[in-house]
Parts: sequence; structure tokens; C-alpha cells
Amino acid sequence: MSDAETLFEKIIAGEIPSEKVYEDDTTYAFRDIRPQSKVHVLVVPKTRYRNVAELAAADPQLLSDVITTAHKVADLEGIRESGYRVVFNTDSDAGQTVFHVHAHVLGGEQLGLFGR
Ligand code: DGP
Repeated sequence: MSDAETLFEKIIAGEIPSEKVYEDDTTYAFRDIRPQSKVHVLVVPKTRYRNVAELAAADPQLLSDVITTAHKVADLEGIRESGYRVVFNTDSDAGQTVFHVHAHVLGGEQLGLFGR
């Protein structure tokens, strides 16, 4: 992992504004600036890991916190019953652009089978 701060550290610190959906001691959830569905929220751990594989290896409890927050977001957004998708883009072929692991929570409408 490079030491360079990513955009998401600045968002967590409040140095870049974001539309917060949920926050607790270990995770932060906010609306994606380029929504790909009616509901599109990003969930990040407050501690930075490059991607979900690094997070899973280093801190499984924190990965569990991220997933739990993703499902809380679904409740808060009223999409728990209708269904939603949780996606971790991982490195370049998946189109990961911010190298601070984040779960995309997508829903609020019928989603295509794959893609964003
Ligand atoms: P990924 O491609 O999986 O690395 O997703 C990064 C997401 O981050 C992408 O869907 C757009 C979103 N994003 C990029 N810059 C900002 C920003 O400044 N604010 C917010 N809220 N989202 C951002």
C-alpha cells in the first residue's frame, strides 16, 4: 500500500464534503458522487486498506463491520426488502479508481445482471 492519502481519507476527515448516510466507530457511508442506480452509497472502513483482499487478510472483523454497515445502509435507504447489491471493485480490470477499499451499495430499482 502506498502512503499517499486517498480521496476517501479526506472525505472521512471532513476535509472534502460528502453526503453522509451512516457513521460509526469503524465505518463511514456516503452517497456516490456519480450514482449508477437510484440508491448508490459507498461504505468505507475508517482504516485504509487498498482493496477487499488486503482488508480480509489483515482485519476480518473490520471487513465484517463494512458488510454490516452496508446492510444497515440498505435498511436506512428502505431497500432491504426490494433487494440490493454490494460490490467491491478490486484493482484495474474491475475499474477500481480509489485505492481505499469501499463497498458499493446499489439498489432502489431493478439492476442489470452484471455491470454498474
Ligand atoms: P471505484 O470505481 O470502485 O473505485 O469507485 C469509486 C467511486 O467513488 C466512484 O463510483 C465515484 C466515487 N467518487 C469519486 N470521487 C468522489 C467524491 O469526491 N465524492 C463522492 N461522494 N464520491 C466520489
